[in-house]
Amino acid sequence: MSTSIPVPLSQYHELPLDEMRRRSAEFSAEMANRRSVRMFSDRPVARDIIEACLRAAGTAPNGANKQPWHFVVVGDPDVKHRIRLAAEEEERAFYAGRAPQEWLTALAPLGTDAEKPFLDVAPYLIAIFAQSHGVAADGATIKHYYVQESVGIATGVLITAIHHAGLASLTHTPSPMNFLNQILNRPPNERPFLLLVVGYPAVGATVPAITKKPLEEIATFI
Ligand code: IYR
Repeated sequence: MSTSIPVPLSQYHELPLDEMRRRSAEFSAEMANRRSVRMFSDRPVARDIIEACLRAAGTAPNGANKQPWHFVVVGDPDVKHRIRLAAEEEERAFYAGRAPQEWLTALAPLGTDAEKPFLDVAPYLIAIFAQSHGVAADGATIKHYYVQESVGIATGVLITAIHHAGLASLTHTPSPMNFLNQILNRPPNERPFLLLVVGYPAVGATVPAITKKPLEEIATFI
């Protein structure tokens, strides 16, 4: 039984078919221009743009509307540097043996290594945390549902919003990344989900020569 009174879907306005076609094609072309960037400029980014992108992320569909996420936006150079040192320590262990050879072979086309200068250079690092459960004002535990799915969707919206705003990002996943809880002082019910590096690309930035699978390979219509 519902305990709240539904309201009209006043946000929805049907578009003419030709406009839907145009908008969907334009959007997919815009998204095709998104690239994960590893060479960032140190140019500052206006904080209000990051705030707008985070508001977009916060609209993501999620389990029982518990919104099981928290975003820590790191602009402080000292904190960024501490994150870099901790991440590079994990990455060195990863590249020097923790990663199976098969994984390293899969990464070879990307040209990645344990050096993560972008963690110092980029103006913002957004640490995304997934809340395994919530905590009420009286300390009681609030159950969260589909946490990984929910935070994954919110992260996708955030990456899309950042791209749409005209900025570049990198999804960075040092593993394990528990150090983010210590450095950013987050509670134990929050697990680091990923670290999003955000800024302008460096002048002359390069990216790996990789392509996306065509529609026929990623989708089946029955
Ligand atoms: N976390 C490492 C390794 C890495 C893993 C995957 I999967 C990538 O798509 C890219 C990198 C790193 O950031 O270098």
